[in-house]
Parts: sequence; C-alpha cells; structure tokens
Amino acid sequence: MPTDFRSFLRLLEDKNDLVHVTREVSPDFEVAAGMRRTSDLKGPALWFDHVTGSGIPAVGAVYGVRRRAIWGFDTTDAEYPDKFMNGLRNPIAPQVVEDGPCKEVVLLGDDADFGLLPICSHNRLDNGRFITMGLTIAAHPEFGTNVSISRMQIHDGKHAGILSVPPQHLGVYFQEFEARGESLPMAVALGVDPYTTMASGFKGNIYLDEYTIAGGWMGRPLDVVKCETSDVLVPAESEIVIEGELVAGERRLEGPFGEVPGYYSPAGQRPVFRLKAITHRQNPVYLAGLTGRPQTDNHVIRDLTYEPIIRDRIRQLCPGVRDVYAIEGSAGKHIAVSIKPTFASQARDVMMAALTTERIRPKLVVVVEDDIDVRDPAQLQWAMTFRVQADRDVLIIPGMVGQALDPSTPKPGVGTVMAIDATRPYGEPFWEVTDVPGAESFEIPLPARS
Ligand SMILES: Cc1cc2nc3c(=O)[nH]c(=O)nc-3n(C[C@H](O)[C@H](O)[C@H](O)COP(=O)(O)O)c2cc1C
Ligand SMILES: [Mn+2]
Repeated sequence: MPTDFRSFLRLLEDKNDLVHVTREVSPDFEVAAGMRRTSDLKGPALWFDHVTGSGIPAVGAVYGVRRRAIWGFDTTDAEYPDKFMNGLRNPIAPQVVEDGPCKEVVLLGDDADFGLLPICSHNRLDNGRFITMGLTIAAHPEFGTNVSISRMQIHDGKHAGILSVPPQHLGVYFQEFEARGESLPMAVALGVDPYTTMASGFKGNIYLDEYTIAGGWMGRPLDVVKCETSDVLVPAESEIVIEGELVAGERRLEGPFGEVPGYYSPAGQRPVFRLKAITHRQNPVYLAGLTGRPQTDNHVIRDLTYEPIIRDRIRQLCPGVRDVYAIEGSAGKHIAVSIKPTFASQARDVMMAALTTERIRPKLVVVVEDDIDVRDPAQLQWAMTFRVQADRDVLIIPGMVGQALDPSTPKPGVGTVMAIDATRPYGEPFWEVTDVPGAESFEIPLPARS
C-alpha cells in the first residue's frame, strides 16, 4: 500500500509504468507535451529529471490512466467501489504530529518563491504557468479542514490566482472569511499519497474532513503537521508544501485555462494567494498533471470519485446494481449503469437518482440490464441500438443544474440532461438474444511461434 508519494512512485517503477525523461525539458509546454502524449497513448507516467530553471524534478501524468490510480488505491477495478465506500463509512481522524519529512527544508521570507518550483504551462492558450495538482487546504471554525484540488495561476514569485467558487468548499470558506474582512490561511501540498489525492478530488459534504476518508481507506490515521505560518494542517509526508493566504478584497485576472471539458475556460477577476513559505523534503519531487481534452489526470480522478457515489445512491433504489461506469472522455458526465430490474420502470427511478446526484450531476445517464458489460463499448452500443426506441426510452430534461465549464450550456451552471433507458420493457416478451453453445469453455490454442 503506497503511503506516501515516493512509495507510490516506487510501486509504479516496479510495474514498469514510470519512466525517466533524462534530457532537459522546458516548463513551457514541453512537460505538458510529454504528459499529453503519454496520456493519449495510455503510456507510463513521466519523471522529468531536469526541468529548465528549477533544481527540482517533476513527475507528471501519474493519474493520467485509470490503472495507475487503481494501483495507488491498492485495489482492482472490481473491488474498487466497495473499498471506496468502506473507507467513506469508516473514516479515521488524522493524527497531528510535531514534525514531518515535509519540513526537512523550510524556506521563509525572500527564500520562498514560486520560481523555485518547476511549475509548467500546459495548453496553448493558457494564460501562463499553472499549478494543476496542488492540494489546496484550508480550515474553518465550524466546517473544519477542507482539502480539494484547485488550479493556481502563477502571477509572480509571491502571488498566484485561484479558481474555486461556491459550492466548492474552498470557495465557500473564502467567501465567508472575506465577508468579515479576513484573509483565509491556505496551504498547497504537492506530492502526497494517492489516498489523500483521491480524497481531495472527492465531492463530499462540507462537514467532511477529507483527511478522515484518506485514513479510512488506509486503515490508519494520516499524519498531518501544522504549517510554519498558520494552523493549517498538511500531510506530513508531502513532497512540497506552499504556505500562504487568500487575500481578502484582492482580485487579479486569472485564466484562460484549458479545462476538463476540453475547452479554454474564460479569464476572470479571481482571488489571489499570497505565498509566505515553502517547505519541502530533501530532494523533493514536484507533481505536475494535465487537464484539457480527455483523457487526463483530471478526468481519471473525476471518473473514479464519481462512480462509487452514484453506485451507492442507485443501490438504495435498486439492489441489483451490477456496475456504474463513467464513460471515458465524458469527464464523469456520461454515466452507464447496469442493473437487474425487479419491477416495471425501475430503470427510470435509477436514471432520475443518478441525474440528481448532488454536485456530481451527470449530463447523460444510460441504464442497461445486467447482461451488458458497460465497460465494453460494443456491448453498450448494442443495448443502446437494439433495445431503445428514442420516443419511448429517451428522457430530455432542460433547465437542470449544469456545469459552469461546459461550453454547450445556454447559461453557466444551467443545462439540459438526458437519460436513455436501454433496458428491455420489463416483464414483456422480447426476441431471444443469440448465443453459441460451448463458446465460453472453448480453448483457443496459443499462436504458433514463427
Ligand atoms: C486535477 C484536478 C484539478 C481540479 N481543478 C479544480 C479547480 O481549478 N477549481 C475547482 O473548483 N475544482 C477543481 N477540481 C475539482 C475539485 O478538486 C473537486 O470538485 C473537489 O471535490 C472540491 O473539493 P470540495 O468537495 O472540498 O469542495 C479539480 C479536480 C482535479 C482532479
Ligand atoms: Mn470538502
């Protein structure tokens, strides 16, 4: 079980799924080009030994394919959703420790500068360099610690912009602090264990301390340590921690930035983070990550954190759920569900429940019967083609909650959703599915060696 970033990287090396780029690469698009290419090829994660301008190496596309995130979770695709839900149901509070590896080097004052880190530019029209895989951590007197992932645009050595608006919890925290005229202390952790990373991408309720689910998944408390310049708690084994605050009353232009729907999200006047300190391990590694058109780190983390939640919600209506799968490329917005229906129109209950999952809000839900493997595109298409009559089986509902970053919506945050019932009419006769006797047990000979 990888319990910190380094042990995760070692595990990936053991699996031949992490390779070194030994030549010098530029932080301007070249690190991103490597991540884009390997993500497109479903290739290995990349360790960039030498990024121009920084003494710190970068690792990228670690979450660029699903298999690596599943390994990081020390599980299999089949067992993943239950492991996810078990951790969520059995949270373990973090343990505050006095010191940790992330404090091996402490840089304060003029020594602390974004310029030390190999922060990259990614998509062509991005407005500069962005931290893309930073865990953005803040604390609130009532809601407690919150850990999320939010992009940050580097303005200069001491300042960065951030995109996190309510209902994102960090956005809620800052809105409240700022209304009182207070800046919000915040830290950014880079290079942490896979559990804490996945917990940060998970959309829980606002009272949830994401460290407690990471603990639930690991089966032991996560070690956290206090920042040098605030009371914010950060994972003690982080490779790099950036400390500072979101400044009350300050806005600067942030964006455009190539976002997870695969389009550039527009620029806007957004909050500003002021850097106060950087702490890191000896010989730290910076975590880079790609977003943009699919498939990227952002998509994989989204798909994997959405599936178990929708599955759990649907199961309460329909115990016979075989699988819930976020279709690759949809950024978690197209969900395929296989069920064993037990009464007429049950598929419709399932569709409505999935479509209204808080904060996740799929845009397209397809429900099939449990003879279909929703992870096999041919099987899914077969059901959608020969079990569906569009006038009867397709629901289109306008005016639902949409995604602010979705360029097809009529106005930000409002959109049309669709559901397709690709189950056969319950309890009614339907033509027989073809099958070949003996196919399952037929042994294919190994190809002859030439
Ligand atoms: C790689 C990656 C980048 C992300 N970038 C942002 C971002 O810039 N802004 C944002 O609001 N959410 C972003 N998210 C999604 C949030 O991290 C996610 O919705 C998280 O659950 C929010 O935390 P919260 O539930 O505590 O509000 C990103 C997710 C991933 C996986
Ligand atoms: Mn949260």
